[in-house]
Amino acid sequence: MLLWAALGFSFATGVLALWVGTDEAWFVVWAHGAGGMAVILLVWSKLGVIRRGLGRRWPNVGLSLIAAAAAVAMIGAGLAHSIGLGNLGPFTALGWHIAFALALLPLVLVHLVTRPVRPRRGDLTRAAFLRAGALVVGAVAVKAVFEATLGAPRAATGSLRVSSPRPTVWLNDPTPQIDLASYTLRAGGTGHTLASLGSLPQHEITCALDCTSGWYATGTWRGVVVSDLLGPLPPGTRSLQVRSQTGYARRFDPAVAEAMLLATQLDGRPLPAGLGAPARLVVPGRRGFWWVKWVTAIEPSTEPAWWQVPFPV
Ligand SMILES: Nc1nc2c(c(=O)[nH]1)N[C@H]1C(S)=C(S)[C@@H](COP(=O)(O)O)O[C@H]1N2
Ligand SMILES: [Mo]
Repeated sequence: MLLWAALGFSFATGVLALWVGTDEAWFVVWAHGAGGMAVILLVWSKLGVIRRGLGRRWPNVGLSLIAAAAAVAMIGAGLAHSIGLGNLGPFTALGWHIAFALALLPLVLVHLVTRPVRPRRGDLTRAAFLRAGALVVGAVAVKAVFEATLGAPRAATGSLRVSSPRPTVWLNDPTPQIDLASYTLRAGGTGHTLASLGSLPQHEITCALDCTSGWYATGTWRGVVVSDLLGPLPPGTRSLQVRSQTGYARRFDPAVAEAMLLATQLDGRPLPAGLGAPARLVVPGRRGFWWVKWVTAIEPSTEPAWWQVPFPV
């Protein structure tokens, strides 16, 4: 029962940690770490049960072994990220952590369906509450000691610092070929070229691009404030949809437009193709997946900003 609670808590805070902005993240991320420590403590205390379980017959044991391997890999990759390992082969340590967690999810659900944990009367006894309380205190203590000793310096989101942004896509979004001479951006009823964007007032923002794969890079971005680009919005506008040449898109509250940059330069140089040339969004305080690259349209819309999948698909 406690193990399911700790796994559920860790999964929920893990997903939330990818969603929350860079400033609010620390509490969720810290709680996620403590949840992970609770899982480790519980698995540790249950090694006997697990060993006995391995005596059962196939295919149960086969699936259990796969699940156990995925769980160990997930925990290992999470710890590896926390002690500062950036890349592990083709992915970041955090990327592996997320991949193993997602692989484990269906196995855990199968286990819950085939061997359901029914609440028992003993679950609500004083002793059970004391055990749960001891677990929380233990997990928080282990997490605190871990951070004070092995934990690498990280941003509030848990991300590790890198010197400059790495060309990164959410899932699979190859860098498009965009001809700079014929590039046009549709923004509210008007079309813009690179030259007309350049003739609007230019602003600079220094802030961190923080990717959910576990890295962040601070840079100085230069370009046009999105609200300057759009001018007065049509009545009834409830969101702005920012669309990439590739089809990737995110929807924003119109109030965010004043803080959002359509950037054409990073650290004094035109954007490289992989980082979103000729123009990409800079959204201070939001995780990287909001920073749409290769922007070709910014359209006011009557749909509310929350009317979108929470994460890009
Ligand atoms: N069109 C498009 N824009 C995108 C993405 C994408 O897949 N497609 N990935 C986002 C994600 S997940 C991140 S972290 C940043 C990465 O920016 P960078 O490549 O400049 O480091 O771009 C965002 N913008
Ligand atoms: Mo990202």
